[in-house]
Amino acid sequence: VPDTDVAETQETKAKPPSMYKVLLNNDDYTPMEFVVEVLQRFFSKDLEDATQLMLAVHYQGKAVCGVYTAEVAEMKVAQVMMYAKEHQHPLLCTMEKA
Ligand code: TYC
Repeated sequence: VPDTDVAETQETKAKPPSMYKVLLNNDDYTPMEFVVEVLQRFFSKDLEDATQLMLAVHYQGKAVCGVYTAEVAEMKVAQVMMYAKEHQHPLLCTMEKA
């Protein structure tokens, strides 16, 4: 590759990272207020957005809480699952390729 083409070569080779949706799944036992708190604490939602999203999960089965790189999405899932377990709620947080 000629020297003048180095920048262009790197530009065409640099792919953006794969992105992953992080979802909350509905269940019959986790309190609504706990889900709202999770959305505020781990997904930086304000009270209104968190409430809307919690209700979307409650009525539709699941909803996307955010879209992140693999590393960040894995961290969100782990943090939410640990927090739910600590509080003895069966809340399920999952990720899937966007
Ligand atoms: N369905 C739960 C209830 O009625 C509330 C809930 C919402 C649970 C969202 C999980 O991801 C969830 N208490």
